[in-house]
Amino acid sequence: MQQSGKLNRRDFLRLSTIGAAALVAGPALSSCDFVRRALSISPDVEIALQAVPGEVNILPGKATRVWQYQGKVIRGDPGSLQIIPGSYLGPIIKLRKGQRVRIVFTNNLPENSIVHWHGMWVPDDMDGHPRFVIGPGKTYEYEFQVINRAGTYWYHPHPHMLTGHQVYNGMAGLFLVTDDQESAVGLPAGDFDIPLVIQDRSFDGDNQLVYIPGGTNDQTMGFLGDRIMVNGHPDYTLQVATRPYRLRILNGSNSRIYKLGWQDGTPVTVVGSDGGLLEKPVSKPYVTLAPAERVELWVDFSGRDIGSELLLQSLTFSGVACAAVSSLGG
Ligand SMILES: [Cu+2]
Repeated sequence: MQQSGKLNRRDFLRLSTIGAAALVAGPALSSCDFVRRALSISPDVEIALQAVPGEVNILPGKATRVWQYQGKVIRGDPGSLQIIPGSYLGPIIKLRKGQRVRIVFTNNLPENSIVHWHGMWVPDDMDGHPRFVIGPGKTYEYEFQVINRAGTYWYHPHPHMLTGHQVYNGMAGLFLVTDDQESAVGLPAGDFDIPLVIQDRSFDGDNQLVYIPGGTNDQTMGFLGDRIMVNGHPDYTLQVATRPYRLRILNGSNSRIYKLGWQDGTPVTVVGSDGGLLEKPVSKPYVTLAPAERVELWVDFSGRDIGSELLLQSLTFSGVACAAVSSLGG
């Protein structure tokens, strides 16, 4: 089975060089309106996170109605949250292994929701299972200690039968964990550590999101949008310096699978995957990324001409396993 051909070979990430040469385990509570447990940890970081309807300017003209996560650091390092300007994506949560965190989630959507920390090892009742959904106006309090290795994880809603459209409407964010082991490796950091969330979307003539549950072409496949967004923006361009970068890529699409490769045939250097950093970098012609999966690339722009461009493309492929799609359809 082949993915919708429309987007094959589409360039969606344009990198242009500029002159920078130029644990909490209380009893499992069934779905309650407000889960407030005895203060079982003293958190290093406390975050207020809400799901809320909003509007963002994605395409020229009319703003697009979205649903999104908004967050605020209540206690601890203000750098524990990083907002992506102008994006519908939720703030990036940045924590260190060993930190204890409390996240107070308020659902300000007109329907049930709950947050799942994808890839994070947390107690069962802290993991946003659909049975813990909360209704509009309600709050769920998460408390856990970060025990994952350094890596790229993410969060998204997980209410039964509503996950697909809530994610599609904009509800997703990255969850980055650091640790000493990672620091010792000396990967590009700060401004040279770039999150890239790749998603496909379709818009109507009024710039509003179109979502067809169950898919466009075939009921066995999920929805495939006809525009690729990176970090919530179409036609994404990142200006880079002539030096190495770390790119943390999440496939936040509902169903689309990407086969990522550099336009000029430069091999892709993979340094991390869903489970965190690899023992050593692996060089490949391309890397395939299914929905919800992450891959971390190391790329060196040293020696490239100032003003030149390098495209990260979604390459043509066939033979997509149906079993691999729709992981967010539930
Ligand atoms: Cu997930």
